[in-house]
This record gives sequence, C-alpha cells and structure tokens, in this order.
Amino acid sequence: MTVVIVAILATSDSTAPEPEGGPDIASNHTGHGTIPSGMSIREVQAPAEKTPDIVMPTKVSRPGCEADGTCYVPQAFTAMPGYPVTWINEDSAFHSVTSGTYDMPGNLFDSGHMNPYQRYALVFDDVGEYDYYCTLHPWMAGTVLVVER
Ligand SMILES: [Cu+2]
Repeated sequence: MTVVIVAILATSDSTAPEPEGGPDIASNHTGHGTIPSGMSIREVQAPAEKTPDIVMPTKVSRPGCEADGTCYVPQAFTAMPGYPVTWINEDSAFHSVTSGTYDMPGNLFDSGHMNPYQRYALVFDDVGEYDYYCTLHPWMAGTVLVVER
C-alpha cells in the first residue's frame, strides 16, 4: 500500500530553539516541531503514564540496525486515528522523528533533535502510511500506518 502525501508548505516557527549542542549534520532538516497549521497531524504532549510505542534503541547511531529493521522498534507501527503515537529515544545520541525519507524529506512533522530519553508524540487524524526517518542517521527509517479498525 502506498499513499502519496501531498505536503503543504506553511510558515514555520523556524526560530524555535534547537537542543543545545546538536550536531546539525543534515541540511534538509526542516526545523524543530514544525507542523503546518491545518494539517491532520498534531504534536501532543507525550503521555507520561503510557509506555512508549516506538523505541530508538541504543547504538542505532551507527549503521547496522537497518539490516534487521531495529533502528526504530517496531519499524512499522499501526495505530488508529486519534491515537497518540509515542516515541522515546533510549540511545545516548541525538535522534529525530522526521516525516519523509532521508532522500525525500517531508514537512508533515519533525521532532527536532531528541535528547536521550526524550519522548515525542503525534496524533494522526487521517488514515495513511507515514514514513519517517532520522535527520542525523540516514539509515534510520520507520513507518506509522494509520488505519480504521
Ligand atoms: Cu538518529
């Protein structure tokens, strides 16, 4: 199943500060926490009481995890519309959750550089297949599948 997501450019809060000391290796980074207004994807406060759905494990900042799909665990996560999909960075390095792929960045969502043990959560209102990647480590890729039950 392939869903083509038409991204809409919007004025972004590109003045939002980056976490300190983040190596800005990727120039295609779209900025911290930028979601065009009116899109059906919302950044929400990561629920503290909930076990995160998707984990960035240790050592994924080095290539290799892509071979067995363990850069984001699980690599493909299925959720219903309205569910707060939650990530946690359990590595000691910065990572991001950024829409699109390294070769074709999207602008639907972008966590910015996530510190170790930082959480990030998104609510998707529309069914679809949402690819994401890490702006710092091109081999890190995952997908959120949003389906009606
Ligand atoms: Cu990364």
